Amino acid sequence: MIQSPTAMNRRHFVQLGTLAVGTALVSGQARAAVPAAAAPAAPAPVVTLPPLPFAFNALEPHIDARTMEIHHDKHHAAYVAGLHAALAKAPAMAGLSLEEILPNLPGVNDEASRTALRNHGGGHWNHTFFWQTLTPAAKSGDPSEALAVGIQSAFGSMDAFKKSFADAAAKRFGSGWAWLILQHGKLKITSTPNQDNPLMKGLVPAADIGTPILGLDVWEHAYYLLYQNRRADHIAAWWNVVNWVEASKRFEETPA
Ligand code: MN3
Repeated sequence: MIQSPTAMNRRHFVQLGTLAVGTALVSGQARAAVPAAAAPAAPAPVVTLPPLPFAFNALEPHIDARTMEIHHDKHHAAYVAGLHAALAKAPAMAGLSLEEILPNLPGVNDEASRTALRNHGGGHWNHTFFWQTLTPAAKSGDPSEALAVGIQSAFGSMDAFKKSFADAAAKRFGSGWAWLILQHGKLKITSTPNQDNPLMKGLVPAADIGTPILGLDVWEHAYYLLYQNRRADHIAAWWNVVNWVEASKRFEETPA
């Protein structure tokens, strides 16, 4: 069952726009900093579209400006609007972060509500994550030493990792995502359909559950203007704009 949200949860939901560091911020220290008695009656949380952390054209020539503009301003915005509507009909969820909601969706009894939270909550989480793990090619960088060792250990080499990841992204039938996740302390490549993601315990196979380190959107809307049907070209181009600094940070900050 989903617990009723606390005032602190509501505060963090609003402050973070649901993603960023999520539940990690609901620490004892943070609770102590704001006495519960001082919390105002919480308004309905506003789910906001986070701005892109770079200009629409910043990823060119690998991802074009028009694709980024439509992807962020139309597609991601639609997931935000859909999540807002879904939360309005699921008051027990309304104060929680997506990191709290997504692993607990099987506990949502109403099927329409569960489906809306899955599709739009997943869509909002996935795209926010995607933007944060992209960066202009000049800033792409390299995996940290720890992440490089993790990749070597799990896949044998960076080239072998890239090949396996590209295969997973290419073979995802229809729309979905390819992921590099950390699962029980080890890196693993998975993929999920639609807007599902590795946080959705009980909805996606247990083998695909873990902490996302990288994710690649392989919906056609992510690449069709520039690459048309050539998903493989989209995948190959994406490696140039991977934010390895962010991926390394997520890898190193995930508890073992
Ligand atoms: Mn997309």
